[in-house]
Amino acid sequence: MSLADLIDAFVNLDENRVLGIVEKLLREGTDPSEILEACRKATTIIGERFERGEYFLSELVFASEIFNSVMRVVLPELKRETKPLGTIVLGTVQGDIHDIGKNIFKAFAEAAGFKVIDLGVDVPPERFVDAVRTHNPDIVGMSGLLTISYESMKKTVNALKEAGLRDRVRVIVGGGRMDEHVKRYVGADEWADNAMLGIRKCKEMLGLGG
Ligand code: B12
Repeated sequence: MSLADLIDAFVNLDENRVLGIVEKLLREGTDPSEILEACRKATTIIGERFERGEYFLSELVFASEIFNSVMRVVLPELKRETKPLGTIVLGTVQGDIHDIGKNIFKAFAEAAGFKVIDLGVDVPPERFVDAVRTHNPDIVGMSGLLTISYESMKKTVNALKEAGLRDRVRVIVGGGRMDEHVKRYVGADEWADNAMLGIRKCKEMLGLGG
């Protein structure tokens, strides 16, 4: 049983096999973050099958249910550090309801020692602005998987500027299709397409090292 078997079972949406492999890998001492990364790779393949018309929306829904089942088993295994590093206001931007990746990033951030204020999904710019006023975070993290989410991210950054709050926070955008161009387009400081990288960038932005 390997991470490759896990990806294979996940892509074929065989939930029982997936959970069996996950439990075995954890018993053998596999790093929980590697298990989550393998599942993320599987969802990329599932997304490609969806694009080619081989999988349909029902399969996407099923994939997210499998991911949630995996997270229920794996997240409690993530080791928690104790020292508080800073506060992150986090949400999936307006128009987007994908939250599996956001929830994983949140779990990793909390495990690393950040306090996370989670605003949920489909979060309009003004709710980010209100949350920054209320919680005075070090970092604003925006998640988005849809191409149209870039517009919402840009609007949110602009709303922070208009409220005079942009200079008080560092902004990081996350999601499977993030890159340097998106970061620049939306006016963020950093981007990440996986949770581990996101944590490293958050630490770097606060001068805490990688
Ligand atoms: C599961 C899924 C769904 C589920 C979501 C369930 C849920 N609760 O999240 C459901 C079925 C609801 C869904 C709906 C839709 N989906 Co969908 N979905 C997916 C799928 C297969 C997997 C996404 C996922 O969870 N991946 C696993 C996680 C772990 O990966 P991740 O999100 O990238 O997260 C990691 C990093 O990005 C990062 N990260 C994430 N957030 C953040 C935030 C910060 C701050 C940081 C630092 C890091 C970070 O850390 C995470 C862990 O490493 C993707 C395919 C894909 N390749 O992404 C399509 C995909 C995103 N969906 C797509 C589409 C088109 C849709 C729909 C429009 C379909 C429809 N016709 O209705 C709707 C849109 C609904 C909406 N308004 O949001 C397209 C988007 C195409 C585009 N360019 O816009 C994709 C890419 C599929 C495809 N290839 O066509 N979807």
